[in-house]
Amino acid sequence: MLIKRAADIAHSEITPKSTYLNRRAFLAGLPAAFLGARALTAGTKLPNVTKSPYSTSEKINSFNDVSTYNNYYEFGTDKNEPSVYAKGFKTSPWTVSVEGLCAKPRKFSIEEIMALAPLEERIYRHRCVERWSIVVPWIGYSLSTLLKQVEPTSKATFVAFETFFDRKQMPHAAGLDFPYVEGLRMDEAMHPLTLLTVGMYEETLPPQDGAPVRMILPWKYGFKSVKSIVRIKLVSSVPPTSWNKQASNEYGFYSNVNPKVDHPRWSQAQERRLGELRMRPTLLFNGYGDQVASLYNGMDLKKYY
Ligand SMILES: Nc1nc2c(c(=O)[nH]1)N[C@H]1C(S)=C(S)[C@@H](COP(=O)(O)O)O[C@H]1N2
Ligand SMILES: [Mo]
Repeated sequence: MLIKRAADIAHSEITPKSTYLNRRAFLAGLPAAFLGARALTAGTKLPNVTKSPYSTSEKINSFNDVSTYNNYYEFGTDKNEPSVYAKGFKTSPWTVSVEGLCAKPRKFSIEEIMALAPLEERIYRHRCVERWSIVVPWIGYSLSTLLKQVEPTSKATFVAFETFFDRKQMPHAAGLDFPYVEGLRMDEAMHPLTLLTVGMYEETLPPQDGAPVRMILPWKYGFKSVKSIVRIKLVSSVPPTSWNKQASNEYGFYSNVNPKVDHPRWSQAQERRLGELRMRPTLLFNGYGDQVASLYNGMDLKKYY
C-alpha cells in the first residue's frame, strides 16, 4: 500500500479536513497542523519553521547520515541498529511531565509541546565522544520556554531528565541501566542554545533520532542530548547521569567538548565529520565558546569534565 506523506498530499485533497481541524484548533488555541493524528507520526513535514541566527553556515550532513548512524542504546548498541530496531516505535500518545521545584508542575502532551512556541530551524554542529561529528538542521525552541511555563522556584539549581523505557518495545536495549537519565545545571538548561528538539530536516524526528522530543546541546558531547524525553524534574542537587554511573572516570557531569581533556582511553583533540575521511581539529565547547564559555568562568575544566 502506498502511504502518502503530508507534504505529498495536494491541497485540494485535505481542504475539508483542514477546515474542520482549523475549527478545533481555534477552540483549543493551538495551531491546526498539530491536531491531526498524522501530524505526529515520524517524517511529517513541520509547517511555519523560522530560521535561527544561531545556525552555522557549515555544510549540512545528509539525512541518511543522521538517520542511519546513531547512538540509542535502547534500540541496540551498534550505530546501524537504532534505524532498524526503532522502526514502529510508538510515540503517540506521548506526555512529558515537568515537575519538581516549581510553582506550576504539570504534564504536557506532545501536541502542547509542539504548539508552545514558534518552531525554529537551528543548524548545529554535534560532537560525539567517540570522535564523530555531524551538522544537522534541528527544529525546536529553547528549553527555557518550556521551563518558564512551570515557574521554577529559586531552589531549582539543576534539571534532571528521564527518557522513555519499555523493554517490550526495546528488546535490544543493552549496555546501560535504563531508563537513560541525564542532567544539566539550571543556567545551562536556561541558555538559549539549549534546544528542545521536535524535528530535523523540516520534519518530525525519526524514532532513531529521539522522537517525539529530545534535547540538543551543541557545546557538549552527544550523550548529554537525551532522546525520547518523558520527565523533566527541577531539583536542588546534581542529578545522576547514565554514562557517569556506567564509568565515572570516563564521563563527567559537564561533558563540555574540550580538545585538551582526553577520554582516558583516547584523545579528544580531533574528530571526523561523517561523510569525510580527514580528521578535523576539535574546538573548545565545539566552537560555541563565544556563547557559553561565561557559564564556566573560574571553573577548572580539567576537574569538571
Ligand atoms: N535515550 C537515549 N538518548 C541518547 C542516547 C541513548 O543511548 N539513549 N545516546 C546519546 C549519544 S551517546 C549521542 S552521540 C546522541 C546521538 O544522537 P543522534 O543519533 O541523533 O546523532 O544521542 C544521545 N542520546
Ligand atoms: Mo555519543
